[in-house]
Amino acid sequence: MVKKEFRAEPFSLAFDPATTALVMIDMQRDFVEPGGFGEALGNDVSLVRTAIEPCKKVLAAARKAGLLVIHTREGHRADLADCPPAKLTRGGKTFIGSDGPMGRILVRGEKGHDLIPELYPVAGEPVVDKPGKGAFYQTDLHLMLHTAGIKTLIVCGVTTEVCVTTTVREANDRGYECIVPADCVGSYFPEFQRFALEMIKAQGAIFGWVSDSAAIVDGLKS
Ligand code: C5J
Repeated sequence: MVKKEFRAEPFSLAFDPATTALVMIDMQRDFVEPGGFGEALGNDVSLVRTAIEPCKKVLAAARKAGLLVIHTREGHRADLADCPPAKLTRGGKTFIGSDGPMGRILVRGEKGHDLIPELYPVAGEPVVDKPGKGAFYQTDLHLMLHTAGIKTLIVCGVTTEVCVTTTVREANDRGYECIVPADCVGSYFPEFQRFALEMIKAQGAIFGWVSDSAAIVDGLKS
């Protein structure tokens, strides 16, 4: 076992590259480009785009270090049979499945549902399609991680207080140690970004560690 460490808060996290995976959450056009789900909900997507460059650095370092890299996408079947009514319509408005400039919003196979070109998977990197916010709900993510002997997750992506922290909470309950590089996650709400990250690392890393892209790159290189 190779013992390495990531600088992190509230304290350093020991890891072994052989049992560590990078999970890139929902870096889809629908969340980070104009004309998608995020913007349809009234958000300014430029706020989450700050995560793209740091994510690129972590992704490159993870690939170089030979880590398992998994990408996730939030979205639904074209017939929306996997989209609960409670998610489909909010306050009388329906966004998911409606037509937008990048195709039907949050529907699999549409342009908006795809991952952004800056962080596109390379051959061999699994893509997990998830119907919910958490990446473990109704997916084979846990089975893939378990089969690969993974213990530690580096979790990047959008949005911090929704799909990222839902996934980190699910992962923590399944026994994974999760580290979140703060500059590699994005929120449309700066105050949610701050508090979501505070919550992860509070009370002695109650459900994870918080770090940054430089610390992840250094840790993987060391
Ligand atoms: C949201 C996500 N915000 N990927 N999804 O609806 O965080």
